[in-house]
Amino acid sequence: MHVVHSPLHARHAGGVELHRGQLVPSFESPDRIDHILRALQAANAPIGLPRDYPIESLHTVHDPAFVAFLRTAYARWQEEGRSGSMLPSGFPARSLRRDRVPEGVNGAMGYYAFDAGTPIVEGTWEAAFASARCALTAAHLVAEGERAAYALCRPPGHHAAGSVYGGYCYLNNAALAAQALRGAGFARVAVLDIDYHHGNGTQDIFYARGDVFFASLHGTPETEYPYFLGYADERGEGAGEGATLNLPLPRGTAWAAYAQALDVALRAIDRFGADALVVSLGVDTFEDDPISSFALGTAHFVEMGARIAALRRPTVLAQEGGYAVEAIGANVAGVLAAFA
Ligand code: SP5
Ligand code: ZN
Repeated sequence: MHVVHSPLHARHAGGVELHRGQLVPSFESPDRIDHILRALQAANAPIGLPRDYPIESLHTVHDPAFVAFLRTAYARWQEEGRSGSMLPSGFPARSLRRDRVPEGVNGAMGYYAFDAGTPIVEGTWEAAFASARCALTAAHLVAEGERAAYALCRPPGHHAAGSVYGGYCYLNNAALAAQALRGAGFARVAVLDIDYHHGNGTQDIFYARGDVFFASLHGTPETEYPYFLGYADERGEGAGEGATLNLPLPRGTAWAAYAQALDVALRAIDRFGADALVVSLGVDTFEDDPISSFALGTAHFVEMGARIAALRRPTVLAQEGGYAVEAIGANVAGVLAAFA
């Protein structure tokens, strides 16, 4: 199976995040990708660079003003004499806002961000755009007839909405891939999100659409990040009524309960009649993940991949989270094994 990877991911490095009241080095680190690459090289997967795409190819999913903010944010920050990580310090909370983008870079950052855990550093834009190009390339490989393609995306994407970033995500790679598959003629596309955290950005992008089904298994937002979306009663709206399926699971969930929920999601995708599948492939469901609380072992990721592959749909897999760096390679390779 084709792997699409850009070394430009490494430009996004050195950022800090607000974690339990302290600024700490981001859990979302460049060495994650080194471990995945080594595991895929050991499995003899063919690894290629992303194709070139113009910035406008991001506008299929993202607001152009939001994209322009991400592209220019760090230069604006530097013009104000600052360095290090850009993190917001004020947000447009529910009742205390009108829909206005402040002129200054701090206000604009708070407008577009939803957390203080997603640093913008000097190379973030270059890395995020390259990550998006990996996802678009994987989608086009599948549209051209590959049975499956894996985009080794970094930074990840599923928390990014049309004009909101957060959760280590800037551009929504999986949504861009799903929309590219739609554009290539697949009439009905499903996104299966198996990252530990709810894919709030992806859900939001497709919430009112009936042509893209979104199914997610994740830690319950009652206690788990990102807290405010991902509840079972969110089922889509308008033309998208019934095309969102959330399966929140309690902390400590192990394979038996996880596998049952996975089968519910896979049956729903099958019933939806998806012509193509995008998998938001987070492996932060692993038992030793430092920021998550499920209890899956490395062998379970092989079984997970086998069940997903059994849907037999043309499939794009996009890397999302996974922060147990020593195990991330084996866990990702485990999911991909059934697609090889
Ligand atoms: C793509 C992805 O996996 N993004 C996750 C972003 C999570 N950021 C903040 C996590 C806060 C979780 N609190 C830690 C509790 C440790 N038990
Ligand atoms: Zn995650």
